[in-house]
Amino acid sequence: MKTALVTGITGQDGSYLSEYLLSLGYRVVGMLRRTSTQPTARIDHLRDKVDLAHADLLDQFSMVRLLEEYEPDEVYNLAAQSFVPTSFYEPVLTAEFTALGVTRLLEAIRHTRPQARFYQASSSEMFGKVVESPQTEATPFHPRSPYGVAKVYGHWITVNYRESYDLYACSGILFNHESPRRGLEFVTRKITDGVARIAFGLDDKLPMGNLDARRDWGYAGDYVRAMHMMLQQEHPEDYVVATGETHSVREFCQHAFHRVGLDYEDFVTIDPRFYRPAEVDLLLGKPDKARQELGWKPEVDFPSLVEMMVDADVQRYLKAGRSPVRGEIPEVVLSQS
Ligand code: NAP
Ligand code: G4F
Repeated sequence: MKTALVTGITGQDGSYLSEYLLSLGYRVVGMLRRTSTQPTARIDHLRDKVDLAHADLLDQFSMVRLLEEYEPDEVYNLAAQSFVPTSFYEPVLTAEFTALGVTRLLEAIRHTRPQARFYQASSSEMFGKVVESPQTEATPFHPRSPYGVAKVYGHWITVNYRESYDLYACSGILFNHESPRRGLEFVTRKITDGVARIAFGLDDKLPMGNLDARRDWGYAGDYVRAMHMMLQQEHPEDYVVATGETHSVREFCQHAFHRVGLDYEDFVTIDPRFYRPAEVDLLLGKPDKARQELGWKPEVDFPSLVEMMVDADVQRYLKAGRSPVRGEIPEVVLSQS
C-alpha cells in the first residue's frame, strides 16, 4: 500500500484527490493547519478513511515531522493562499504560503524523504497577460497578481530542486477547475450559489465584476486524476491540464441562470469593487502533452459543469427546507431532493 501526503486536504482539490487516492488503495495522510473552528466540511465523509495531521506551510519543521512520521511515497502540495483578490490585499502572506511554502516543503523532503515523489500545484495564472494562445508548457509566464507571481516562484523552485537534487518533482499547470465544492468567493460558485439564492428569493441581484474575462474551466474531479498520473511516469515533467475551450464569465452567467429558467440580464449588476488592479483577460490551455503522454482527458464539459454546480446549490437550499419563488427548477433536481 502506498502512502500519499496531501497538503491542503481541506480544500476543493484536496477532497477530490483524497477520494481518488483512497479508491486506488492508497493510505492518505492529510496535512491541515490548526484552526479554532472545524474547516473539514469537504472531507467529513472521509474522516474515518484518512489520517489527519497538523502542520503549516509557514513552519518547516512541522512538515519535517510529518515526513518522518508517515514516510510518504508521494507528496501532493495543494496548500496555498489561492484566491487572487486576497493576494492584492495580503501580498506578503500570499508569498509566504504560496511561494516560500513550496521551498520549505521541498527542503523538508530533500533532507528527510528524498525518494518521495512530489507534485506542485502550479497555475494558469502564471501565464497572466498571455503572450500566445492557446497556452502550452512552453508559453512564457507574465503573472498579473501577487498570487500569480508567487505561483511562478513555486513553479521554478520545483524545477530547480528537480535539476539540482535529482528529486522526482513536477508541476501540474492547471487551468481553472471547479465543482460544487468550490469556495463561494470564486466566480463560478459565486454565480451558481447566487442563481440559487435568487431562485429561492433570498437575493434579488447578483453584483459582479468583469463579465468579459475568459477562462478555460474544467471539473476538479477530472483534474485530480492528472495529478496522480504525473507521479506515475518514468521521468518527472511538467504538464498543462486544461479542457482546450474558453468561455466568458458572461457565458457562465447565461448558462447558470438559464438552468433555472431565468435571464441573467434581469439580475446581474456590475460592481466596480469586484474589478482587479490587473486582470487576466483570457486563459485557454492546450493539454496535448497530458493527453499524449499521460493518457489524460477531461470527462465533464462546460454545460455539464455549470449544470452540476447550479443543481448542487439548488438542492442545498431545497434540503434546508426553502421553496423556490422564481424561475423553474428542473424536474430532475426536484425529484432528487
Ligand atoms: P483551496 O480550496 O483554496 O484550498 C487551499 C488549501 O490550502 C486549504 O486546504 C487551506 O486550508 C490550505 N492552506 C492555506 N494556507 C495554508 C497554510 N499556511 N498551511 C497549511 N495549509 C494551508 O484551493 P484549491 O482550489 O483546492 O486549489 C488547490 C491548489 O491548486 C492551490 O495551491 C491552488 O493555488 C492551486 N490551483 C488551483 C486551481 C483551481 O482552479 N482550483 C487552478 C490552478 C492551481 P484551510 O482549509 O485551513 O484554509
Ligand atoms: O474565479 P476567479 O476568482 O478565479 P481566478 O482569478 O481565475 O483564479 C482561480 O484560477 C486560477 C487558475 O487560473 C487558480 F490558480 C486560482 O487559485 C483560482 O482558483 O475569477 C475568474 C475571473 C476573473 O477574471 C475575475 O475578474 O472571473 C472574474 N470575475 C468577474 N466577476 C469575478 C467576479 N471573480 C470573482 N471572484 N468574483 C466576481 O464577482
